[in-house]
Parts: sequence; C-alpha cells; structure tokens
Amino acid sequence: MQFTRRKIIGLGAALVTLSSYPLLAGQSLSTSRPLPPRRKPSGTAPSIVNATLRAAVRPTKLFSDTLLPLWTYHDDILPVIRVSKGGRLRTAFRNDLPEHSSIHWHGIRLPNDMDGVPYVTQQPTPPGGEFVYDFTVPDTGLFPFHSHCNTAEQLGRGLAGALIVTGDETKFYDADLLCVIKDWRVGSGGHFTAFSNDRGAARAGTFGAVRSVNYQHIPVMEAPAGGDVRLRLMNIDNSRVNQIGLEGAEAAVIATDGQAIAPFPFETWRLGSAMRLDLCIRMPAPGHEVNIFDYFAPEPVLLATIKAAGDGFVRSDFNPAPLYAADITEPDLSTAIYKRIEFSSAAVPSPRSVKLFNGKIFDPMDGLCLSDKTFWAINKTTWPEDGHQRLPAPILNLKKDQTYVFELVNATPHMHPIHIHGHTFLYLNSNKQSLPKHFADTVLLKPKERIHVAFKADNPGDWMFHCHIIEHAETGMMSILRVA
Ligand SMILES: [Cu+2]
Repeated sequence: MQFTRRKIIGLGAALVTLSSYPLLAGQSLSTSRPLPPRRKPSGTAPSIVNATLRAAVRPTKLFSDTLLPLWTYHDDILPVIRVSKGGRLRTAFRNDLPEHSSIHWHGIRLPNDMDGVPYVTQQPTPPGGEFVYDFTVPDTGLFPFHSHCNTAEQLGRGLAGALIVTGDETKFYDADLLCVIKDWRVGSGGHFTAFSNDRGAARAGTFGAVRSVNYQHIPVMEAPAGGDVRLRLMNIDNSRVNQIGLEGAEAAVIATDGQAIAPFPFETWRLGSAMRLDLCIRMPAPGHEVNIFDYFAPEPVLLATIKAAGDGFVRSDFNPAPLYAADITEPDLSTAIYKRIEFSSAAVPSPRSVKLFNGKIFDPMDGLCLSDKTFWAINKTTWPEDGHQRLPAPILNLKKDQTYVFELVNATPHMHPIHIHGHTFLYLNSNKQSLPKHFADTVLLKPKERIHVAFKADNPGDWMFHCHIIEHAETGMMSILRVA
C-alpha cells in the first residue's frame, strides 16, 4: 500500500499545529520544580470563538489512491479549535451524515446540557438537523471531541477533532506540536473493514491495520534544532492502548489529560483511548531527528518523526518550566466518601427505560445507541441496565459538592481506560504501579489493577461514566453518575 500525506489545516478562527511526540531515556532533569500558582484572570473580557462543524461524508484519499468514505466534522478532516482559558466557544453543529449524531466535548467541565450525549443530555441531532454548543472553557489543555452513539463507526470513520485551551504557559516554547494518534480499520484494498466485531469487543478491542498520527501514516514534522518544544499527544483510537516512547531527545512530562504536573523525566507513558500527555522536549542538533514510537507491540512501531531544522540554539541544561497549576479544586480527602466500582464481564441484559436528571425518559431502544451484544459491566450493571424487573437508575447518586474517593477495580484480564464526564479525577495511587499524583479525566486500568481517584462532585447533572474502549462501552461498560 502506498501512503500519501495530507495536510491538516486550521479551522476558521482556530489555529492548527502539526505535531508528533517523542520519548527519551535516561535524561537528567535535576529536581522536579513545583508548579507556579494558578494564573490570575487578566481582567480583560473573555474571548469568544465561533466555530462551524458540519458532520458529513467526505471521501478522501488518505493512505492510498482509493477514496475512503471518511465522516468528518469539517473539510479540514481533523479540525483543531483553539480557545483561551475562560473564553467562550460557540459551535454551530450541523449533521449531514446519514444517521443521527452529536458532539461530546471530552474532558471539558461544562454544563450538563452541553455534554453531547444523545438521549441523556440532549436529543440526538438527526440528519439535516442542527445544534448549537455554547459554553465557557474552564481549564487549559488538549481535549478531543467526538460523537457518543454508534461511536465505533462514527469515530472509526474519522469523526473527531481537537480542542486546545490556551493560557497555561509560563514560558514561550520554540514550537507547539500536536500529535493525534489513531488506527484506521482499512484493508489491503484500501477500503474500510469492520469497525467492531464480537471477538474484539469481548477482548481488547478491534484494532486497525494502519497506524496514523494527525491522520497521516508516519508523518515527518520539523521543529527548531536545539529548541524546547511542546508536544501535545492525544490518543483518539477506538481501542488501542499506545505506550508512547521517544528516541533522540530529552523530554519531560508537563501535563496529563491537559492538566499541569510538576515536570519529571519522561521515559514512557501508556495512553489509552482519549488520554492525553503533554511533553516538553529538547530537540537535538541540526540534521538529527526525534522518533515517536508505540512500544506496546511485539516490535516498537514508529508513529512519527520530528526533524531538527535550522542552525540550532545554544542552550543550557534541559530544565523545562512548569505550566501554571490546574484550576481544579484539590479534593479534601478528610471528608471524602468511598465508593468501590468494579469493572467486569457481564451476562446478557434486557434494555429498559431510564428516568433522567432532567426528568425526561431515556428510551434505550434506539439501535444506534445500543449494541445487541453485552460483554461488560460496571458494578454488575450493564448499559443500559441488566434489569431485575425494576427501573434502572444511575449506578451512583452523588451529593453535589461532596468529595468522593472511587476505588476503580479491574476484575478482567483486559485494560480499560475509565472516563468520567463533567469532572476531573485526581489520580491518587494504584496497587500495580507508582505514578505521581495527577489530574485525569480518563484513567487506564491494567488487568487486575485497583486505582484510587478522588474528585469533588461539583457539577450537577447526569454524567456518563464508562470505559473509553468504544466497543467495551457500547457492549455494556457504560453507566450514569447522577450529581444532585
Ligand atoms: Cu474497557
């Protein structure tokens, strides 16, 4: 198969950057530096960004001369929207797909009715229909957006974008590169293959045959030689967990799921579906290159390359500046209520109606939002519910402004990136690995792992809580948390 490159272009008021992402080994970050305090509001009026996203079929020669019937939000097939922190994003969404859709803004702590989950927070937008998403962005960082029904196919066909919320930098970077990682379920004839099958859905997921970064196969990017570069990495694949590694540069982790962390040397990091990682890398001398790999494979898989361009800076030791601290309230653990949440395999359920936070009834009989197969469960409950002849309900009713500690328990032999809507977890600890405390809206559970996370349930509404391996969510590992 012959691969061609395709440029990713900016969207309206938004800017776009190309990116890729490296890993390093054995560098010498001295001691980790504390985060500077949250940045004070500037006092100027918050910015407003207007975006137009039109979901449509856009046949594109992506990896070969065969036109691949992509579904995308924009003529720029991977739109990138930039908004400054505290700014307002107004998105006119039009659906010209042959089926209903919506936009879920992953990781954004927004009002419940802007969360883009069909039936739960809004009616699905039908073919020919429109919906306006209008909300303020409270946190800096990198966030994906995508649909939330029939996602295996809609996201599988490319229906996604990136939202970058700016305002967290304490120092100027020499480049800012975005690296969106995704498999494509494309066969040797250059056509789409099945986005999901039972074998994949019941195990680790249905992987694609073609890897991509920014919808290109092994793109080659450039950054100033010797420069300090911000690399924003985001995995939007339906299923595959990528274990990111870099060769050819020193690097430090500066943010997880977009939220600042005291910089520490980067060696490797697992990115499950929808997870993000920000690195600062020191580019090598002119003519050298940095390679970004997925190490979670029998042989390392090259994802992208960054070439060191220009004459090169003369620089002192590598000691990346921390980003401004996240604007998220640190949970007060002394008052926290503990909840154990187990992720397991499931028996076959019988769908039934759910009464929602907004008083409406969610009728789950829409085939686009449900699978007829059920393989997975959360606290022995499947989505929409494995009923015992009773009305299903949110798996947990949470008190508004109460702090909770969840023990996320993986009772399966597979990995599950667990995602909460409308809130951000503080990752505390694990029985399997020692990662620093960090903020995350999506937490990767390894087989048999138990992870403690804490958060303040301060955003009222019915919020989805699910595995982000799309096939797992669509075959049972999805639920609602009610905050009221
Ligand atoms: Cu899962």
